[in-house]
Amino acid sequence: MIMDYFLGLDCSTQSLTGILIDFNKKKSIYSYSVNFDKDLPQYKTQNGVYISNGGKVVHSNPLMWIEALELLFSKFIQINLPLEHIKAISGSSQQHGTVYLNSSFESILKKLDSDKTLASQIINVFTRKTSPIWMDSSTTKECEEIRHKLGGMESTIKKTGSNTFERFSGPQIRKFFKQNYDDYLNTSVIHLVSSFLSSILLGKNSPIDHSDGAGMNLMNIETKEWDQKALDATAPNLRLKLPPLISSYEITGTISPYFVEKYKFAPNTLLITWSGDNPNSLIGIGLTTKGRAAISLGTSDTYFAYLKQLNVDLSGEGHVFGAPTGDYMGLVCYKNGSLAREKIRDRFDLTWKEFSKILKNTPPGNNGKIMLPYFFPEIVPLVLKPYVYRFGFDENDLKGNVRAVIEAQFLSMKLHSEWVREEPEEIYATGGASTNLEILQIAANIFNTNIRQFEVTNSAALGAALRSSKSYYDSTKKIVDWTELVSHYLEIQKNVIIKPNRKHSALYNDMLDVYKKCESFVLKDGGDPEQYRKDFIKKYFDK
Ligand code: XUL
Repeated sequence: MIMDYFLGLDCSTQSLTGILIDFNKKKSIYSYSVNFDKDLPQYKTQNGVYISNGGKVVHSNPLMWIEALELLFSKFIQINLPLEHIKAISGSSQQHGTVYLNSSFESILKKLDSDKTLASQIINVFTRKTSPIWMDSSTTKECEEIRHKLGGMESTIKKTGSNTFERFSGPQIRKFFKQNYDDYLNTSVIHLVSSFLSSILLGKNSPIDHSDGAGMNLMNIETKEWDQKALDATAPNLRLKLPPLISSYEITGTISPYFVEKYKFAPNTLLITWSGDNPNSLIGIGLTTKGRAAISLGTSDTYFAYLKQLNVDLSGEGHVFGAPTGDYMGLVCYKNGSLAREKIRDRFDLTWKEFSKILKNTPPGNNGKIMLPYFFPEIVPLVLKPYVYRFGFDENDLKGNVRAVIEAQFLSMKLHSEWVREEPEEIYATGGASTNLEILQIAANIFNTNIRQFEVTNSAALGAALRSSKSYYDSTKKIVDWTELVSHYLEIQKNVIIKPNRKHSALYNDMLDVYKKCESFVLKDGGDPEQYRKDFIKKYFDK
């Protein structure tokens, strides 16, 4: 029997997941997640991160990711997964986070001893002990400085695909250079989370792929090369500290002997460049043609769509990243995703089942109660000081809060994704909260579009596994088409379609206007929205 297995890994904010797929049977045969807080309590993270400075500084621990990788592989061995039949591996990781390493990093990787743990051998290679990640919002000053040096917002967007954003790698690097100059000088390589973990498996420095590289404010979005002007605007001699850029489908080499000796991978297991979690999800959820968009409801909520053509958001809220197919993807990212939903659930001591029941039994439009849910600093719209604004209710209103947080999340998503001009014919839902049908029904009504739900919520790890199979077969000259490849896995996931209720969609269309007025009142000194909210209540609720 031919066994062609492929492994996809995903290092997200809160966990590290592995999915093994059997290419011939066209299905995923095993998946397992290591939870950082629970399985590695010695790192003392909360939801996978360390938060300080009033929520502005958010870091994680690169050594913890490495230990998680070994825990995951030990689990594979424990249940006798046939790791020797894995043909290729690729990975996914939270985007934007940066890892800072000294000159011994590569030489240590080249002579790892399989009798010792990875963590014990690389503990001294970090010039910055913890890594700033995508939740960090402490670089406003650096964003302004870089944007200014690049000639303002519009030219920054046209050059790098995005305005400067607090969580992007370039501003993170600039802050380090300014605040820890000596440590910056001692840094010989700066990796993204994706290229760092890719390097560990490879046993030498790995390149950064075009998809994840686009989230740095350092890569030219058209040429897909490091942009010298952006590098100069960020930190001195940065070019020398960054690995090269390559396409997301390129083979970077074979697995390091450390993993062959310790976990019995085949020595010729191919490694495919790692990428960001959103680009991987694009594949894992089957967005390989026009007219498809997705919502990913995880620690961050994201809305993203496949773009055949480069189309940037000149309003400065959205991003264009590379897509692993070699095309582009548009993305809008929210920090107040699952953690905001959990804040309300925990405040009222609810189970998710009770939470859903409330959604089911409360009216669309929430009797005009509107929330701006900035429990944490928000990315879109930019909110640096967290505060939860409530219009027409207060924090003790159980039902009002439950419905308000969900309606707010999707109203905001609809409002701020309008720049992705290609109207989706259907939206695919992934991520932990996508298992909740009540939540998806609200999304369907607000977007006035069918929402397709998947059983598999680990679309980023699945995407990485699928990418590795595509690159492997490309190298053997077997023709595998992207859309055909992903279609097999989508069928297997027995997806459910949630249809919008047209009556409720009309209500949400009106509510969107009121939501927009509330947002502009609070964030842009716009006019008082109260009269508009009252008119909305009169139209839909004063019967
Ligand atoms: C995307 C973003 C988040 C992280 C979460 O730009 O910042 O979605 O990738 O892991």
